[in-house]
Formats: sequence, C-alpha cells, structure tokens
Amino acid sequence: MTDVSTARVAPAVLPKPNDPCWCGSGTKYKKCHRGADSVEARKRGPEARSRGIRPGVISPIRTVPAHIKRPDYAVSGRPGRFFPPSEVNSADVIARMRRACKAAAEVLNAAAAHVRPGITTDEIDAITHEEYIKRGGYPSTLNYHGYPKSLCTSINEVICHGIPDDRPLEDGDIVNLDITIFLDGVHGDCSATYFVGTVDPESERLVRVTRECMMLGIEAIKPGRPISDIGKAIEAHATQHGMGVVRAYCGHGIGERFHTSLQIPHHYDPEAKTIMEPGMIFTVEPMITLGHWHHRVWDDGWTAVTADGCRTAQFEHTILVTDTGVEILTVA
Ligand code: EYL
Ligand code: CO
Ligand code: CO
Repeated sequence: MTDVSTARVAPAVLPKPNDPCWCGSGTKYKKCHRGADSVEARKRGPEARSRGIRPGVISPIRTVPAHIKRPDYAVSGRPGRFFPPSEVNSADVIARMRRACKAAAEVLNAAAAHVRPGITTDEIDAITHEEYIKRGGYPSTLNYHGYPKSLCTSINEVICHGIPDDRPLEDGDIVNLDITIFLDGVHGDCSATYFVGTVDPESERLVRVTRECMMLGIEAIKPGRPISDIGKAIEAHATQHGMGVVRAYCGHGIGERFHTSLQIPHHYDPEAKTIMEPGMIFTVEPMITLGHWHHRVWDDGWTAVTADGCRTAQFEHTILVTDTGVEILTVA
C-alpha cells in the first residue's frame, strides 16, 4: 500500500519560473512542476491530489484453465523477442484479428453492463476474467510485464493502467474499462469510459469530447498519409475544448504481439513520419484531460494519474488500415 499521506503538494504561493521547484527536486520551477500546477488544479485547492483515488487491496491472481492458449509472456511476465517482420499483416492474421477484436468488444460490453455505484473494480475483473475464458481467450494484461489483473480500471484522475481492487465505484465517478483478449494467437484491444450513476456536467463534457477525439483520430487514417495526421486531428479537437492530450502513452501496433514497435502519438508529433499502409493494424486510444496533460505513476509502477489531480478519460479501438481508409475491428 502506498503512503500518500506525506506526499508533497504545491504551496499556496508558487515559485517564480527560474526559482527552485517547491517539490525539492532542485530543478528550476519552470522545468519541473509549473506545468502540473495548472489553473484548474489551483482552483481545486492544494489538497486536490490527496483527496483522489487511493491504492486499494488487490485480490490474489486469478487462474486460467489449462486448455486456453497463452501468450509467450504468461509465465515469465516478459514478452519474447519475436517481432513480426512487417507492420503490414497477412490475410491470415487479419482474419484472426477480426475474431479477436470482436470478442474484445463483446467482453467490454459485458463488463460495462455491470457498472453501477457499489460494485468494486475487482468484481468487474472477476466478471471479465470469466468472459474471456468463455470465448476461449486469455486476458492479455494478466502477467504482462507482471501486471496482476485481467483488465485495467481507471477512475477519475487515473489516466490508464489502474489495477482492479476493493474500492466500490461511487455515484459521480467516471471509469475506463480497458479489455484486451488473446484469442487464436492474436490480441484485440479496446476500452471505453463509463458514467457511474449521475456525473457532473464537466465530466460529461470530458467523456463526450474524448470519444469525439478518438473518432476524429480514426477518421484521419488514410493509406499514404503519415501517422502524425492522427494526433494532429485529436489534438486540434482537444485544444478547441480547452483540454489536454496525454503524451506519455501512445496507441500501438498490435497483432501476434500485444505491442509492436509501431507507436501512434495522440498529440501532433511531426516526427511520426511512418506512412500508413493497407494491412497495418494498430490502436487509437487517446487519453484527454480537463487540466494539464502531465502525468505521474504511483509507486505500484502501473497506475498513471494526472499530475494536477484533474479528471481524464479514454476510449480505444483497434483498427485496420484498408485500401480506401480504415475499418474499426473492435465492434461486437
Ligand atoms: C500493462 C505494463 C506498465 C496496457 C497497454 C495493460 C501497464 C503499465 C507495464 C499498454 C501498455 C494494458 O495498450 C495498452 N492498453 O490499451 N501496458 C499495458 N498494460 C502495463
Ligand atoms: Co487497451
Ligand atoms: Co492499447
């Protein structure tokens, strides 16, 4: 359990840009926490970060029946060295990806039906665990780099990779459920953010704009165009609404590996020059924030939160680049 009771918070009077940062890093304030001390965070008060989501109790590792085919990292936690020779997939892989991605979308829908105040994220983990197995699939996140659960559950200011635990969802929370299934030798990855009971209007706006950002990113996918077109479309929409785009986590090539070396930034990165080609399969999974886009990672090594404690949302689809544009694979 992480002790956040002694966590430093920004002081009421902030340093000047060239003064040492308040956090004790010894770095100039402008190079350190200035970005994280956003206007929105200041409005929320200096205790904002200690009022948020806390690490809970994580239940024992769930087991997967012996007949389910596992990815290479299921035992050691380390993915093997195999990388597909090209990001352009064979007809065989594409056919298997259609089935895996459909199954992922079905598991996500099954999990979403249980979102309500009072259910714990561990109970949602148990439900999805059975849904993967029912379809003959393995929960891709389970032991991926040692990750202990069958989905990620990211609440309020948690950006991504939240670990299911004993915290009951509360009326007014927003929660992202991120599902990845390994089925027939390939991974299908999707997520969505849901309202728990009735949420405040700002959270509603955040979730709506985030879904629009994902769809605009997907609509920018065209063979012959650079990957950077996707982040350009996403960032333009987020900026129009005064929202931030998380930079630390990107979309990714996916198929026989959970993550290939292909990265899909969700902000405009002029260095993302790879040209989209028919047969490429990757995710678009923008994380959008009400405050600043700076992130922190909890001491658990996984849970990513906004540095300023503001809420954040995410949607994710796995897509195929086609001869004419794009096909969304993660549809039930
Ligand atoms: C596991 C491993 C650090 C996921 C995704 C679960 C988390 C933090 C090390 C990317 C990377 C999901 O593509 C993903 N979600 O859409 N790591 C992931 N983990 C994990
Ligand atoms: Co995902
Ligand atoms: Co992903």
